[in-house]
Amino acid sequence: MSHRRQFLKEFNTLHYILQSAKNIFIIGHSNPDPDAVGSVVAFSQFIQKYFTAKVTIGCYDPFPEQLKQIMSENEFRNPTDLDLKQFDVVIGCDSVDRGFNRVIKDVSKSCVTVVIDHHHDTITKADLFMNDANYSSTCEILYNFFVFTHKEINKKIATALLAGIMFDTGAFRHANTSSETLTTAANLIKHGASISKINLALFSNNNVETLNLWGRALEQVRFFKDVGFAVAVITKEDGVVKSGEISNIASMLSTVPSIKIAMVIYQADANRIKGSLRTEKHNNIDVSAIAHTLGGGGHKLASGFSIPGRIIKTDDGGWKIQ
Ligand SMILES: [Mn+2]
Repeated sequence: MSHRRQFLKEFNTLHYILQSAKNIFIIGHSNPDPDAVGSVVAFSQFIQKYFTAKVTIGCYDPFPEQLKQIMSENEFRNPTDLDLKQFDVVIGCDSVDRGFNRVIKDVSKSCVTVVIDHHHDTITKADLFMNDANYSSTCEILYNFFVFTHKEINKKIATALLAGIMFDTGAFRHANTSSETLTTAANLIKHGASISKINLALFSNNNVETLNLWGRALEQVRFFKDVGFAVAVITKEDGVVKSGEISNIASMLSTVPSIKIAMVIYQADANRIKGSLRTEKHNNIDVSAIAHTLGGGGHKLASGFSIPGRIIKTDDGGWKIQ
């Protein structure tokens, strides 16, 4: 049983803000995952359907191609291409320390800022702040807001929300899947969302290159038995990787009973290494604490970081960071 905040007062205020807003900007975090994209898309569809305000959606990175299968007709605007002073409301969805924090520095003084998030380590503040790590996803909080307004959730909105929930729960496998999460998912299916279509778009390996990459990463896993720490490394030579694939590999490793902490690091670009950390709830480990020491962040069970450097293969078949 989770003890989640209900946000009734905040939802009431948010409803009022949307009714009086004229020009809204909704932004997801950089390198957006399906929870960020799903919450931004669902929220913009919802506002366009039931309110009069103009809505722009955006991100510092492009709309992920693979999500267009289930969330069509969407493009993100890059905040650097926009006059941010034009908006009277800006809304940050999911991991707001990665993007929304930059946007709010350039908005007009009278602009109302809103945060919907589920990261326990969020430091960015806003006029209206809804953040609770007891929710599986930002999409789940947003669903509760939509229900609060008594407005109908259509198939498009339901699909975007369920995609976010399924991604952040690893298709209902992770410990953040509560009974409320499953009830929410059931209701979204009632409103037309398809688990199988979302599953295919989110979790299927649709090319051989990805499978080969998994093979190389798993082959090179190093396991430190005494502490239960497993690390997989993907170098430039192993192939081009998307961060979603990295977290999938880390998640898979963390399900091995003897592995307490799984880490996957990869060469994101010429001088930048990104890493993904996973653990399972029963291990009672907070991997975000490790991510924090490397300048990153995230959830207790799933975190990430980004550090400067290069992964170099050594002659003994190992690797080092330069
Ligand atoms: Mn999320």
